[in-house]
Amino acid sequence: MEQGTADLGVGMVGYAFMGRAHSHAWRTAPRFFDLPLAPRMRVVAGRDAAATAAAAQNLGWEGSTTRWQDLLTRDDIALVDVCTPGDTHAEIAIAALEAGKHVLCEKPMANSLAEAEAMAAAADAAAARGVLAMVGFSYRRLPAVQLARRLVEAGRIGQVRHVRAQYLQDWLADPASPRTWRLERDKAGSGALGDIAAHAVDLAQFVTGERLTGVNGMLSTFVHERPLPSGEGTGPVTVDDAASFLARLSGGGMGVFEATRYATGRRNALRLEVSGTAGALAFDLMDLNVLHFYDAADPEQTAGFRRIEVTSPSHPYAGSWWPAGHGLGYEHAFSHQVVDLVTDIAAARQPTPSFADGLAVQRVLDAVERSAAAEGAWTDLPA
Ligand code: SOE
Repeated sequence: MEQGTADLGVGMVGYAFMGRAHSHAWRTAPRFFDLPLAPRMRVVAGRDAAATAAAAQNLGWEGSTTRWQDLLTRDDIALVDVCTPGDTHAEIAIAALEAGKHVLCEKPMANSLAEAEAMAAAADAAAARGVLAMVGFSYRRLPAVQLARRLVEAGRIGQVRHVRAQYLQDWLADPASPRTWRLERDKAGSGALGDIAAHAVDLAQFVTGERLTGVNGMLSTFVHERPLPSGEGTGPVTVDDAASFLARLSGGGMGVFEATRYATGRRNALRLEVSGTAGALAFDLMDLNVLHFYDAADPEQTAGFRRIEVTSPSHPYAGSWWPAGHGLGYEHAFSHQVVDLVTDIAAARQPTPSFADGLAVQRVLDAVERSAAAEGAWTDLPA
């Protein structure tokens, strides 16, 4: 970053897993990328004063507060980063936008369609005043995923016929693992559906450049009661453990989606395979520096999926990190998210995924829930 670059004051709400990932990104992005604005990590907000102060110290924030509302009245904060569980996203994000703060909001954008609609409307109104909002679907910013999008955009796989998207985790396979907030509908909105199928849907829509137009699906909860995190007693699980659904794509293709926290042995496998008329692409988060690409125009004798290591200096984002072949990790996607958000704010340009993109994902989640409640009935999405 050049000397004299104007500041971008940031306030973050929440400091658990996502707060830590975002803090790392706010700290790291300006050290590896030439940013047009200098992020300043002003304050982190949380409910418990001592724990929030300790988090500020550990994660590199200048100060802490127990009132997220404080962020909205400070002149030295231009952006609010929402890293709380889903039940507070709408309230915080809408208040921040109305107070003239740019917003980065973790996924899934909201806990319900009504909240997502209100957030998208608030983002539209704010954009008219030059105030911008982005949803944190961070996996879009992995170099291999960006390359996949570029190949589709350049027509290298032709017309999309099939999308196979899976998000496989196994952290609930043990029935003794605790009933955290992610298993409470009031806090998380839904289970595997909102937490991880949301990523698969966003990734599929981003890479293909298409929207899902209709779905039919099923949801299952395998374990209905789990030990409470305090160790005292048990509590009910009020969300889905797994979600599967079929989808139609706006370009005429078909999709198969699966998200589960019971895929024994699969810790965090987000996989996307897209088959087109001229080729195919395959990505797996467990091998995130690699994109598999099949070009149907290759001569028959040597045709086959190519394993592309997306680590060369000319690959998206890669040139700002290490020499070719050294590879990136999960956390880099969050740094790239900061890079793109800050760049768009400086250019007064709408960042993506926008709240409208977040709403598009929420519409799919809502349609899957309605379909599952109606024994898998086909459910169209608004055009
Ligand atoms: C938990 O299932 C979780 O941390 C998700 O909430 C994240 O969005 C995903 O990146 C990893 O898994």
